[in-house]
Amino acid sequence: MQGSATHPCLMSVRDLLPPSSDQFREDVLHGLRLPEKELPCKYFYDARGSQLFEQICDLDEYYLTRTELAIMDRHAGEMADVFGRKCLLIEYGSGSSIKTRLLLDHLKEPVAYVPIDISREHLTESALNLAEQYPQLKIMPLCADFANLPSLPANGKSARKAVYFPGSTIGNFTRDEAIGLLRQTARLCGLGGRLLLGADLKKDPRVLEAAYNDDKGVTAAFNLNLLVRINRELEGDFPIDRFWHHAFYNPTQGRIEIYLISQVAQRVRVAGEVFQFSEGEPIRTEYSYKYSIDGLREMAAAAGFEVKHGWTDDRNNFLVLYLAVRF
Ligand code: AVI
Repeated sequence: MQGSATHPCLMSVRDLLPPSSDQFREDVLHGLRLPEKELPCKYFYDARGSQLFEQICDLDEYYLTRTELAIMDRHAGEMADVFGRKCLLIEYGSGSSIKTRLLLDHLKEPVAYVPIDISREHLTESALNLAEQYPQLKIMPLCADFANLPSLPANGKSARKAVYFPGSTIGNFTRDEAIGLLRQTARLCGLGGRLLLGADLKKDPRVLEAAYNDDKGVTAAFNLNLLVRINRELEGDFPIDRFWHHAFYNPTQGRIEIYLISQVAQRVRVAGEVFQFSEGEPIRTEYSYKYSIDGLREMAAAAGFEVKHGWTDDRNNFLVLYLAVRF
């Protein structure tokens, strides 16, 4: 991996994704063949989906992003201190790396920054922006599904690994998947490894439901865009106006559940295969788990991490946890 002439510290993007269309086709067909249809939420983030997600983050109803940013703004210095001098900073789902800048402003001599994202365009663009803003920082972008990481870049192997996983994206995994992901993180980081994890907390269901049913319909457009993507990339013929967005809080499971509901009985073709929908039939597109502090502590322990510290906001809406590898 080499830097460019204009940004010598910015390495070219390393690509660990399988040919995307093959995997996408396989996952979509598998999900639509299930008796209870589902589609993986990681496929929301094509170029349009990533744009819509940024709009979601600015919505009045979507308190998550601004609350986490405020926590970071207030405590980034302390967080950088726990990462220590000369760490290798790795970010899962880096997107536009806005919150990361707060950390980078305080980190002492980081060995390198490894942003990991599934969207190549997004990753390349934000790595370039960061290289302009932090010309001394070695940036090693990795285009990968962070939930399936075989290894970390060999460069900086001896440095202390510090993973930053903001946004409560952990909430988009089931409990077992989340523990698996944290376990993988502990293994990749090894002894001395640290994790800074952003997690959305349980609260009044009305507040939660409003965050996923905004007045402007941006979340609905974000959800429906998955069908637009399937139509474009997998020769699908989903009639977008015959599906609607549905999101609600399931208190027993402690999660927001998001669906696309077929408004009528219909047949849809995807990649040459025909799928039958009855009127009102749902496709599950996302879970977004909401946590208690004890629940997070338990999950962390099951994965080989110990909770060392947590920072929250005045209303206890969101939590940023500092975890250390325990074995
Ligand atoms: C990325 N993730 C944490 C978001 C969430 O809140 O679960 C995705 C999202 N889905 C709809 N709105 C936002």
